[in-house]
Amino acid sequence: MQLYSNKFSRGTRPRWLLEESGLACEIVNVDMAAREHKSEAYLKLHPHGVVPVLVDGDTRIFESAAITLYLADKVPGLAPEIGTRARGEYYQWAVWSMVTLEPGVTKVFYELRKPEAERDAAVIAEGTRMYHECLRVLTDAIEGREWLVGDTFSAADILVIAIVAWAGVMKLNEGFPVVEAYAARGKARPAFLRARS
Ligand SMILES: N[C@@H](CCC(=O)N[C@@H](CS)C(=O)NCC(=O)O)C(=O)O
Repeated sequence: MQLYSNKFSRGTRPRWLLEESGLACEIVNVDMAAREHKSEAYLKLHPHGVVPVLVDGDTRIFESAAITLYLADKVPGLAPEIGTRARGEYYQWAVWSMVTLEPGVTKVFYELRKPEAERDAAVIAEGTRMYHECLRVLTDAIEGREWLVGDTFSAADILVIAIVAWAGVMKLNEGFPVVEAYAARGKARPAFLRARS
């Protein structure tokens, strides 16, 4: 397998999974500053010209969450068994991370990337409101427990914590100590750090 990624991208999600699992996979750095992700060769791998994408034999899988979940199923211990209630909760949090949690963070991120004079405070406020609504839900879910599903760390934690960590860089987690502690547990895992190296 080859994971086409960049260490400053959403590719760190499947990369974290790889580091947790020990699965053999070549990491191919996509030089985004050089616009490699828009090259003709790369567009053959990922039709949207974004990272990451996984090549597994003659299969290509894009979407960071899909790749992470796909890889998790290749090893024991990082995903609950198919057909169990825990598997249902696992799907819930994985889909929630992409569809409900990430959009508010993305809204703030793209606004903050603009020169200060061009930023729209209303967009930042709306993105923050959307994200904080999710952090209230996450607080209720994680309070008194270590990980989201059962007693064990899973790929759902990777997807959620990766986004919370990203939001933390923008100081969006202040006032949510339970979530901050949960993210700190994930970020303390050696595999999290290796995924960013
Ligand atoms: N939903 C996609 C988003 C992928 C994405 O937007 N990747 C960013 C880096 S984090 C990218 O490649 N951006 C370059 C561009 O939009 O040109 C995923 O999670 O894989």
